[in-house]
Amino acid sequence: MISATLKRSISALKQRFADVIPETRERLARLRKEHGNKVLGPITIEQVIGGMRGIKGLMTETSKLDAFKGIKFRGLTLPECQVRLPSAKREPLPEAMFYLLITGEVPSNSDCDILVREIAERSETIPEHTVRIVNSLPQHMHPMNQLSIGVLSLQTESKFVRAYNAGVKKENYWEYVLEDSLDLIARIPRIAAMIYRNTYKDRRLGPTDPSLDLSANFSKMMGFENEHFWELMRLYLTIHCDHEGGNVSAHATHLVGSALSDPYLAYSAGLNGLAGPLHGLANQECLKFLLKLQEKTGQNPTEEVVEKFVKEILASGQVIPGYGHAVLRVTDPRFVCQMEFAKRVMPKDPLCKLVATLYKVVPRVLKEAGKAANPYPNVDAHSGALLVYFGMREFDFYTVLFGVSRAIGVSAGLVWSRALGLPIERPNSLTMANIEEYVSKSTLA
Ligand code: AMX
Repeated sequence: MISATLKRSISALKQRFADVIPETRERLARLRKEHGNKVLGPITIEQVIGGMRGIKGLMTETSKLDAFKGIKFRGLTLPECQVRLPSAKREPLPEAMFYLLITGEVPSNSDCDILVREIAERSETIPEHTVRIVNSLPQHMHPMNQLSIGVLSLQTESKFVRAYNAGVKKENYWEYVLEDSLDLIARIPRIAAMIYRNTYKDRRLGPTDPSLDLSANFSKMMGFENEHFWELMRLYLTIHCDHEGGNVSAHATHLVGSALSDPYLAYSAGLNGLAGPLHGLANQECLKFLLKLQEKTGQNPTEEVVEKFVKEILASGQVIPGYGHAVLRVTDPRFVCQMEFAKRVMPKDPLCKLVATLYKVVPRVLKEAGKAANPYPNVDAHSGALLVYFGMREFDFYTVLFGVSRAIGVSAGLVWSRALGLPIERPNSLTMANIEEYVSKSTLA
């Protein structure tokens, strides 16, 4: 049950959001009316065939990826967020990030604390059937499949579905999507922790503490009592939460949500995209790669030895996991802040040192090879080494951590989509014959 104090705090968050909606709706209406016919850029046939790369085709309020500065959350770079967002000790709280993404404002410590308490209270219960379903899944099923099923099973609780069926007005959809989003963000760590304990441990969750934040309780449920690990989780869940709208998990969530599917249906789809090896699954591939390198070359290989190994991988036609990016053209700031965490908390750790050696070698080798548009590391190049330091070696679980975090960003996106009344997505597709016909006509003309 949600207490009276928390009920007031929920309405306070809703109220703050409700305050910023009218002005944003007006801006959007003006933009459509006065500039709706303006052209944002050309679309080449290569882009149509090549995964819509670079096409400006989505509006996402929560964050924007700058190829050279990295992700900006409501205009703030990651280092700025690290300084400005409220923290429990040093690292920013993911709850504070949700507040920022939703309202566009950095929360005060007390507003953040209220949200932390509200999410903690919502996290205490999950439906009985979700517990039964997750506990019945086979141990050999990939943890990401388990997470997607677990999230889908929460859909019976959707407040948006109930409100929609009761005929709520379109302009008020966002209230119920916000409710569902808060429930989802609060409950997904418990499902993820169940998956961890069921798949690798004794099937029993560690005890939670209602006075702690989401990251600390998530760590405790998984069985991690080290407070440095809690700090790592705060950092991890903050930096993975959002990466503008075009990445597979965000876009899939937005697309499914545009059909007015509720946040559970939409995010389950997003998770299925996150589970692909070119997207979220890359973090498990990175750790496999690091362990293979360590096994072959020993704990502290020289740069020359590492370079030889990297070149062999490339020559065999494989990619170097954790390197490259579809948009970024510099080292990912999410990599940098994890490297700084490693230098502070585990300066002598051999695996983190190996990550640092790779950082010296791989960009040079990829540049020489001349294919990758971005030879620098992305977020996934470091996360596994940090987790292994604290004893989480089960690398096929890593994408689940990413999934717990991404729920924060994409549900904030869904709330905004409903607040702005964005329509169902329906781009035009072409057959190859259509394109050939277009090309032959334009060649004749
Ligand atoms: N190692 C080797 N080759 C690479 C490479 C890498 N890390 N990154 C790119 N290349 C190659 C591509 O395979 C491609 O080769 P091809 O022409 O023979 O197909 C060529 O360079 C050009 O690719 P690109 O334009 O630089 O990259 P992209 O936008 O098509 O793909 C990405 C981006 C991330 C999928 C790619 O860099 C890659 O596969 N990286 C390794 C996997 C990885 O780290 N993924 C995580 C991404 C972040 C995330 O979503 N979690």
